[in-house]
Amino acid sequence: MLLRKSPSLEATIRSSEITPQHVFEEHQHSRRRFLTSAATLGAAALAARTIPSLINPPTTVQAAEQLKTISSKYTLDDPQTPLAKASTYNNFYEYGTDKSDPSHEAYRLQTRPWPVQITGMVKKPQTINIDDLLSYRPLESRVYRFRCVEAWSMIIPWDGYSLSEFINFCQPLPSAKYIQFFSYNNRKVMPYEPSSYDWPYREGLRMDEAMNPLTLLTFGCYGQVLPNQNGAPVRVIVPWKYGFKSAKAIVRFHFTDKQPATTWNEADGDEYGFYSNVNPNFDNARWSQAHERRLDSSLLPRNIPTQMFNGYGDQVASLYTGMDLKKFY
Ligand SMILES: Nc1nc2c(c(=O)[nH]1)N[C@H]1C(S)=C(S)[C@@H](COP(=O)(O)O)O[C@H]1N2
Ligand SMILES: [Mo]
Repeated sequence: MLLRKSPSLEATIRSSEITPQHVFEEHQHSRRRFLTSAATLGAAALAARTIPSLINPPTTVQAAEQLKTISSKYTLDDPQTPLAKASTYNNFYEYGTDKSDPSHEAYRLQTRPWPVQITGMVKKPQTINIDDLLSYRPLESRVYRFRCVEAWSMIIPWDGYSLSEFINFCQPLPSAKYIQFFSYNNRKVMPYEPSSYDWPYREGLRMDEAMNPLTLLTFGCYGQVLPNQNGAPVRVIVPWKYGFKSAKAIVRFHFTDKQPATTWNEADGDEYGFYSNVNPNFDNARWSQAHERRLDSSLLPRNIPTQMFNGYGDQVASLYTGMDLKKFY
């Protein structure tokens, strides 16, 4: 599972982690100047040999550290998507809209320090730090199906603990009926963020959905810290819903009594509903959802039928008893 690390990359990453940010930025800046002048002198090849990390900016794929995890009952027989695919084929629009953009650009995100806000209808609004959040409960390894509304799917081993554990820690008031997630947003490190959307990225769940044991507060995948492009340092994974419900790089959990606005629902309410449960019988405006492409699997047919609730119906169907899933899509 470990990607081979080149020693020079490792050295670069380590220095970026221990060097104060402004010093690191100056260092990067002077290296960039060096590269520019080297290129001007026609010495780009030499520069490439001397400073390989400039040619391939280090990402947290390379920097990933092993996490201590325990096994769980959430396993699947399907072959897992290779990490190399899951960390290079991403939707993270803050880092560009092309699938390959986030793995090239998200190295800019600094995931420490990372204050996490708890706001709204809770006993005591507060801010906690990411390492306290990470160590609050043992991290379980859970292999889930992951289904994007664009009809591709992967099988990914995530590392985290049930969001319900964290919600209990937050002590929501009885009036809180929904939880909203706010992703990090900072133009300085997200220079190609499309201006056509209203940032920060926002998602949300009904409280009973958020409390379902399947909903995972996620810090890692493949036994390693999340690559930045996959939503470091913390995201949610909601495996019975389309991928866009699984917000990345969360900085704030907000408890409210009203169904919260969400980024994709605001962008196009006809296509992206608040619930967005995986449903092969309900097509979006642009896509049939009956089938999905399982990415990078040589062992299964590439085009496979999509399952209701992405195959998690036994655990979540009861959340929607009596609801018209075509009206509340
Ligand atoms: N902050 C943020 N979270 C996000 C997105 C995004 O653009 N920004 N894209 C969503 C979509 S559409 C999908 S399919 C998944 C992709 O997660 P992955 O890149 O880890 O596969 O992240 C979701 N979470
Ligand atoms: Mo998606």
